[in-house]
Amino acid sequence: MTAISYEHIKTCKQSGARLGIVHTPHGSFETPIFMPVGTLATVKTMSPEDLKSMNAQIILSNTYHLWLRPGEDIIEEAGGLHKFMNWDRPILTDSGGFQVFSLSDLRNITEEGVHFRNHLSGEKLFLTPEKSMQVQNALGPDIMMAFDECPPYPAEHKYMKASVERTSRWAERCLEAHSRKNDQGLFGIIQGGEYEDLRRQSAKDLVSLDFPGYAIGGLSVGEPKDVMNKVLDYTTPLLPHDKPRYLMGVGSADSLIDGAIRGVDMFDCVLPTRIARNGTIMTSSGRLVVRNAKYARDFKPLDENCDCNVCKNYSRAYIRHLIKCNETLGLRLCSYHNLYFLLTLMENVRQAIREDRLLDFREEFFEAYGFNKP
Ligand code: PRF
Ligand code: ZN
Repeated sequence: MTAISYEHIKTCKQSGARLGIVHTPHGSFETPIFMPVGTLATVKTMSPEDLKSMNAQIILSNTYHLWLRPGEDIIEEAGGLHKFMNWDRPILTDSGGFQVFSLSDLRNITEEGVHFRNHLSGEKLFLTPEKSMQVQNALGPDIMMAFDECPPYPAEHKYMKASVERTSRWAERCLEAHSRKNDQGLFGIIQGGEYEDLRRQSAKDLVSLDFPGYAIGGLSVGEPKDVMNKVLDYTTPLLPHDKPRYLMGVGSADSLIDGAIRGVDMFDCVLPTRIARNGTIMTSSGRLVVRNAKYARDFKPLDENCDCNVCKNYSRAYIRHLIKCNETLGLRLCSYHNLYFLLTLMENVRQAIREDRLLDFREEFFEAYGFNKP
């Protein structure tokens, strides 16, 4: 038995985008999908009931953070992450590699693993492929991620080549250490930066290891959008058609559409919830900074084209007031709307694939959103 399987429904005749269903031990989700991020076993300010009411089908959490706090042993004792946080739908956890690189300034990468300091206490820690698997096996998500290195952008070809080769060796060690193959699926992560030869090498190495799904890492790390799209153009065709593809850490509306067009099935990003907490709203006509003074007497909803519970019931003026006063309800309302916006966008993307018109949808969406180039 494999824990994760991908059912292909159809390919959009106009764009080549994929419509599918991923089956997991905690139920299925439709693809292309956006996964809200719940780093610390909570999507900040949102309850699981909130997430279900906006039809979130899968969420993401982080090995690194849960390992440090509260510790994977406590979550295992609770009966696993699903029980601990009261979320009975699919969960994916990232492996910790990326978080070590983004949160810790003192780190030292060796063949064995990564030495670094706890970003909270300063304590010395060591994370390895085996340790990441042990923690993820204890947490019990449906999908776990291999322990990889995500080098900064730009990185020299020589460094990137050594890193890609090490990430492939780490991927093998992850497969070897993963002890719950029947009820948890482990995804490999393709690296290689903007170098086509290294993306090819990375994809070849990882595909030969036969993971149940593949992520594309090392993008959205500061490179221009056209570089990301170019990398996706040549990378997704290297991946097996019958397995899910996940583009890590990407969550702007335009990149979700452009990723789906290039054959990506899954996305995650802190963007919608992070910008929500400083009063930035995603709307069908672009971003709106609701904390701006010009909304003080604006009694319209955040987005006049949105039918979420926030837009049905609250005004920009009220939400601006809450945000200005640091009221937690303001954070909640903005987070709810932004997540609803991206989840609805992906529902619309899936519908456009069904109807073979995703390029037309892109054109219309970009026009309204205020983008206009590919
Ligand atoms: N690797 C892992 N997690 C990630 C990334 C990666 O490259 C990215 C890159 N955008 C986000 N999250 N393990
Ligand atoms: Zn709304």
